[in-house]
Amino acid sequence: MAIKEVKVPDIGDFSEVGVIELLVQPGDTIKAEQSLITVESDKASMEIPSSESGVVKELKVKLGDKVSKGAVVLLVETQDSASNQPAVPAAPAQEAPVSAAIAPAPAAAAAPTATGRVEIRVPNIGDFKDVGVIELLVAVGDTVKAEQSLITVESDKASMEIPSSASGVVKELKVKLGDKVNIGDLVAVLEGAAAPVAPAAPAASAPASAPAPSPAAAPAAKAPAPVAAAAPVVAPAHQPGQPVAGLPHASPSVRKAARELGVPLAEVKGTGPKGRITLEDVQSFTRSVMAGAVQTQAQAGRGGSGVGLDLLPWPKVDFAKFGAIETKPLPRIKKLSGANLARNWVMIPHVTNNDEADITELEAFRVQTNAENEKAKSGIKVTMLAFVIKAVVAALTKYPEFNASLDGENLVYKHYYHIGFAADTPNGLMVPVLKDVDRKGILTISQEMSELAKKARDGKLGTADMQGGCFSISSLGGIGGTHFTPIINAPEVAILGLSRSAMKPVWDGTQFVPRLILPLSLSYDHRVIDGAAAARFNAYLGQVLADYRRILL
Ligand code: CAO
Repeated sequence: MAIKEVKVPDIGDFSEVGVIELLVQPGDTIKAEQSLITVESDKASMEIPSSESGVVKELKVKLGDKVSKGAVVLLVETQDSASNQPAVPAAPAQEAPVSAAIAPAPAAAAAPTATGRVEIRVPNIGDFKDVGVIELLVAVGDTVKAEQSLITVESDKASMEIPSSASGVVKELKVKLGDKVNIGDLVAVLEGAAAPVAPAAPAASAPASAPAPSPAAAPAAKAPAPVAAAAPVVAPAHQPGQPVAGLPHASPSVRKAARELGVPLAEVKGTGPKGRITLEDVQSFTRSVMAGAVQTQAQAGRGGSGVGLDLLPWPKVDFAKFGAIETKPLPRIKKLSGANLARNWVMIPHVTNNDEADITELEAFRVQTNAENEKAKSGIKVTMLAFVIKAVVAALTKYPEFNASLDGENLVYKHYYHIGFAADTPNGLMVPVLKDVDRKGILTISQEMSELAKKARDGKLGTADMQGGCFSISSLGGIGGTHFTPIINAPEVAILGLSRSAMKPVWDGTQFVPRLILPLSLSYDHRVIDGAAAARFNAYLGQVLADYRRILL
């Protein structure tokens, strides 16, 4: 174990950039290259990566602090006992193009032609390669001033605006949204252009006139016609921390999350400092859209694809025109669970595997157990659900991907077994969670289940009673039905639906015999679980319920 300092790496001669987001906190386990904080200048924002893996002991910066190269971001406890020396800051590598992103890189090179046309090119942006154009900040016909931002480019760790090195009228835009650009690529052609910001100089002398090129800067010869280099990107009209002319203001990771969720950032209201859009803003916008409380412009029919694939607005009907009506507010629990159900249904590719379990012997055992309990006046009534909960844990142990959750591109496997069960309450559906089912017997499970179900019906469930679930069961067996499609309770990856058991004729090889059959409906997240795995899980569950001794194997 060693305590190491993680410092702000080389960010060129940029200094005093503001800390706008803390992405980790003490106690977090971090990996090398993981983003720790987001810093921002007036033209670029970027995430500062860690040079170490370990556990965060202390944060040395807070929101609003100004940091420069070498500032200690945090202390991390590493496994490495070799050294107590401060860690070498992460190099501004391609994943973390520190100096490229935030250094006052030489601005767009301008190549004036004899006709007064000036070509604006992507300046030296160090190690940045194939960065995506995410915003066009000007259009053909616009009059732009020198150093005005023309486009925004973004990598996974940083975003920056590419400024113009001259003033004039935009004649041609040479890039479009989604294009990948590199140093020297033509961005726009201006006409009637005023002299470029820095006096034109022969290519060979360009590096000398470029203000503090980053160590990663490519030689001037690599950039086509880099005859001029603009001054550091400082737009007089653009105050640090303020959005540029309607540009949604958000850090690279928030933009990335928005892109992955398909959230139109321009429609999200930022609640962060100076209107900044935070990750919570993006998540809450998604929740509101899923709940139908908010419509995106595309949903509202503006800017749709025109091929009928966009969601239509919710139908507005004057029901009173057709008969007597009564309007009541949706109960709070239904509002909350509705938003979750809608998100889960839309975002998770559900498939349901239907199977059956022969529970004839198990039901006889259950009836016998209840008779004994009654005699002993234990007050515990065992239902089939308790046996199913315990059998599910056996199946989760055998097929661990069912006890996992998606976390970005990772799958988190849980080594604990907390099972949620849907409870029907006067206010709507609630899902209390039975903890550590693997360590409990059927009687304890039955007792805790009936206590939790009562708490749910009385509206007394606490948040802790509903957290930490690994897998859920929705039993409609006491009510009816044959099979149904339960909706997965994200971030879980599967849910089991139980319908009403019934006596059925089953062929035993020589004759039909009456057997008690319990329908099992297993919905699974097809991104995580293959159909074959789901069929195996459900079949194994059926085998355990048919012969409970298998749980001991
Ligand atoms: N087949 C036949 N009978 C069944 C059965 C099944 N699969 N499961 C339960 N039963 C019987 C029980 O044995 C009990 O019978 P008796 O009254 O004769 O003893 C009766 O149905 C009622 O059982 P229960 O509901 O009290 O107990 P449970 O453990 O089965 O379920 C709970 C508890 C809380 C899950 C349940 O009461 C409940 O709320 N279910 C609804 C869940 C729900 O709404 N799911 C839908 C979610 S998606 O919208």
